[in-house]
Amino acid sequence: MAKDNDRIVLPPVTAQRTNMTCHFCIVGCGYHVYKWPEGEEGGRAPNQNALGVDFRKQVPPMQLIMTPAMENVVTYRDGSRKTIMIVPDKSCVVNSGLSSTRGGKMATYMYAPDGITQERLKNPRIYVSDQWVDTDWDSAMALYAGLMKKTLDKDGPNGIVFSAFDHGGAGGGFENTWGSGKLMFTALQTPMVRIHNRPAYNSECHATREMGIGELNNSYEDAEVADVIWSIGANSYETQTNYFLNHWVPNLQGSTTDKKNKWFPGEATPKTKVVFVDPRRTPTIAIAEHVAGKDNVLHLDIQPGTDIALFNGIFTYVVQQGWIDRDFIAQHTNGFDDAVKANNLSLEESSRITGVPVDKIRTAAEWSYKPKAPNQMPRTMHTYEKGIIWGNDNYLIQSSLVDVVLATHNVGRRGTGVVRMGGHQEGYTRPPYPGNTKIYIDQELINGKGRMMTWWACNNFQTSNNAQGLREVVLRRSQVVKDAMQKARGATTEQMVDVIYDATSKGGLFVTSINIYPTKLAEAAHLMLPAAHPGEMNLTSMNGERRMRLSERFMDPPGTAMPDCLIAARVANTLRDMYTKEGNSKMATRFNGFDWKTEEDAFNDGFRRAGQPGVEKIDSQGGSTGNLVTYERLRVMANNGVQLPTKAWEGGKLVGTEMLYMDAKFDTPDGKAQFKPSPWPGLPKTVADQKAKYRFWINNGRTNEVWQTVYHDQYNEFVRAQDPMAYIEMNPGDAQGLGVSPGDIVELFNDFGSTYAMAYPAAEIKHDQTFMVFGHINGIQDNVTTTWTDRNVVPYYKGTWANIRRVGSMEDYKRTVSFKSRRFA
Ligand SMILES: Nc1nc2c(c(=O)[nH]1)N[C@H]1C(S)=C(S)[C@@H](COP(=O)(O)OP(=O)(O)OC[C@H]3O[C@@H](n4cnc5c(=O)[nH]c(N)nc54)[C@H](O)[C@@H]3O)O[C@H]1N2
Ligand SMILES: Nc1nc2c(c(=O)[nH]1)N[C@H]1C(S)=C(S)[C@@H](COP(=O)(O)OP(=O)(O)OC[C@H]3O[C@@H](n4cnc5c(=O)[nH]c(N)nc54)[C@H](O)[C@@H]3O)O[C@H]1N2
Ligand code: SF4
Ligand SMILES: [Mo]
Repeated sequence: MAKDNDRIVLPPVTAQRTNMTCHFCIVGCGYHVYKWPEGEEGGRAPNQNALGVDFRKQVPPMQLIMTPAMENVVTYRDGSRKTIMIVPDKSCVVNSGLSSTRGGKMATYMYAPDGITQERLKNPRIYVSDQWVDTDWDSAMALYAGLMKKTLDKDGPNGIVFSAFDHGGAGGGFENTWGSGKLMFTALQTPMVRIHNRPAYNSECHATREMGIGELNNSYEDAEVADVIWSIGANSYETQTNYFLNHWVPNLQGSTTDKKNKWFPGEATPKTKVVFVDPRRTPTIAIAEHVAGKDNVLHLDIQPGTDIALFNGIFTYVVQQGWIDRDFIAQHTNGFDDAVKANNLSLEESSRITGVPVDKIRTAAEWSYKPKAPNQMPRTMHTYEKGIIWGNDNYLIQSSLVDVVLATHNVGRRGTGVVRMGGHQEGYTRPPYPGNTKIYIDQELINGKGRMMTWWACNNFQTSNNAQGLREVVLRRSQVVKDAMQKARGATTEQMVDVIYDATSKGGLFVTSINIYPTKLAEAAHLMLPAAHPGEMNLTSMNGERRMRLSERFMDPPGTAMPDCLIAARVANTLRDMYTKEGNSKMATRFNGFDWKTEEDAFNDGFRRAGQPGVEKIDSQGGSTGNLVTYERLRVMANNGVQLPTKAWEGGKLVGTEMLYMDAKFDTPDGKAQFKPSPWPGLPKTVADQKAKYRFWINNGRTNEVWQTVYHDQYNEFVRAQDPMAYIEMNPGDAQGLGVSPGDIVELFNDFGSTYAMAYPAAEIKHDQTFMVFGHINGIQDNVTTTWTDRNVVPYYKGTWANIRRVGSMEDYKRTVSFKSRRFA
């Protein structure tokens, strides 16, 4: 048994304590890890346990959060066993001691040979003779790097294709984005790379960056002092939980007024308001109404994909009203007049397109932009996430939103900001991408391009748009290689490389997955390489307010698993040795610079040099002063870390930056922010065609207790009992009309594919709309998303239509799943 499940063993005073940033979502809550030899136990008196808490009497509510899921027993490589406890850190300003249903399970998700994580990959695995066999790193590298070398030598790097993480947290971090990036971009020099969550090597925020505004430009504290908060296409209670609970809720409750008076003396402090833009009534909206009072919450429940028309209507209206900052516009921006012309839309037109009554739109504008007192513009913070990033269409929505923000000067002032809420933590540092950011990699694979494909810390079989179409082709191409490998009996590794290469000339594709679990990719893979995740390695990331921390290693990875950056180094070093042996020093040189013993070496080579010319930052604002940051200094800064960019190391502390653009100098060549025309385009044809043919809008996204593709959660009975399959929220009347009751299995189908889901009728879901959990291994929502992308190859995951039919009933699911309202109705 991993551990006794209903009892918590207290850490003895001798327990070792280290820092850990939760490696799941963007918020990056601070935690402490305690570890001590199995069998030992602290006492209940405060001087008898490492927490220093008196457990002899009832601990006051919220003094500390501690559950059985926060404890585990792990085994070290030397065979010793230790009990670990991972509990939220009260002194961390991000979460102030709060955990969430995801982060609270971190201890459970640490490797234990007899625990939930027992399926972890422990050694490289290769698919030979129609079976998976474990192998050692030397053999795995001889094959993997051998095939890379053959491809490079015969036809250059274009045959070597990757889909790779670009984020922080688990399966990311500055160490690993650098290691993988250096391998892909300066060593292999392949342009055939996409990012884990979109089918090209592009940005989630082209427009706002071109307008001169990086997407993480304020602090979580700004949400505490804003007069009005906009939440656009985000469901933050479920997806950025402790940012919402620890920084929005206090403001919505009115308990930050003192702080506002201190920060902005002499300013009016009206009751804080919040505006949601989401076609769906989310659990976050329900909670916001509860804490702020219904009168202070507006829900602009637009027709799917009509955000641009909403913001253009608001933009036109505030310009007409004069609720804009003319001095700021004149001195610090370009292109205002053109935007006024291009985005011109009356409130009536805006209302007709979005389906939101004129009054509601006008009220939202009044709350947010009408001076709160003479010459006092409200401090309005605009936040957004996947509802518009994966919306219709990414580029134009961000343009229309940031136009409103610029006209009303809601950036670079405390209590404002136009920011992503975020997904994973950030952790981007890579050499420049050597290709064209518009290569649609999935389509390249579908069209037969590429000889070898590596999915690196991602799983596009469950997460790409048009996932079924992608899987169909990859599985077929993978089989061509499998067939050839099976016939090569007795082949040496060198001979096997030739066999595989030949098969890839006949339509085959050699597939590798670098992961911590087998995942659904195992169905297509020929090789799996085992990675280590946070806790098993030192790892740095920054959160949604650019707060960088070091998560310290406290245990060994399973088997011979390694940090991703060291896997990259191993591949590079193998190639260097192969070229050196052959006397090809020119090629060997390309693979130099990977002599890293530890992840810290990769960090020093990457992040610390990130300000050097030629090192570009695509998805972070890592800043030009990375060299000030060391592991040692980050250890000193503990769970509060430092907000990038770092300005100085002073008095034994790193000094960071709370808010960007306070000086109104933006990231454009002339320092002026750029307005962008963004006329309402309607729905893209591919999507409109599905809408015309099929009845239901298949909205999709996340649910509180599930993390991403359920890669850990699928093994956890606690989550599996509630989410054995992707559920689909449906309007109860619609469900009844189809003869569907809660827990029934339904099929969704359209021109792009079909998938299955568990029906979850919910009164808040509108007629002919639905909401399906994305990414689940059991019921892949992306089978029915379209191939459409915007001009920068950013997909519209949230926009697809399908028909639904009842398939049958799962008594098993009905026994364990609760179909209660998720909106606390
Ligand atoms: N329909 C629809 N599709 C979407 C979205 C949507 O909203 N709707 N959202 C998109 C977004 S925002 C995202 S982020 C993507 C998510 O898409 P993916 O990134 O493909 O999904 P994850 O489950 O996060 O994949 C992480 C993988 O890495 C593995 N892993 C975890 N830790 C480590 C590690 O330390 N090292 C290595 N090597 N592997 C590790 C896990 O087992 C898992 O298989 O989906 C996108 N797709
Ligand atoms: N519990 C949990 N939390 C997570 C994750 C997780 O897997 N589980 N994943 C993390 C990651 S990687 C990411 S990227 C974030 C995503 O965080 P969010 O963006 O908050 O989450 P989503 O559920 O993808 O989508 C948000 C909302 O977009 C709305 N939406 C759909 N279409 C439209 C539209 O046309 N316009 C507008 N305005 N809204 C629309 C949906 O109704 C949904 O409520 O979550 C992070 N946090
Ligand atoms: S809110 Fe995000 S970072 Fe914080 S504990 Fe939950 S999953 Fe982890
Ligand atoms: Mo994401």
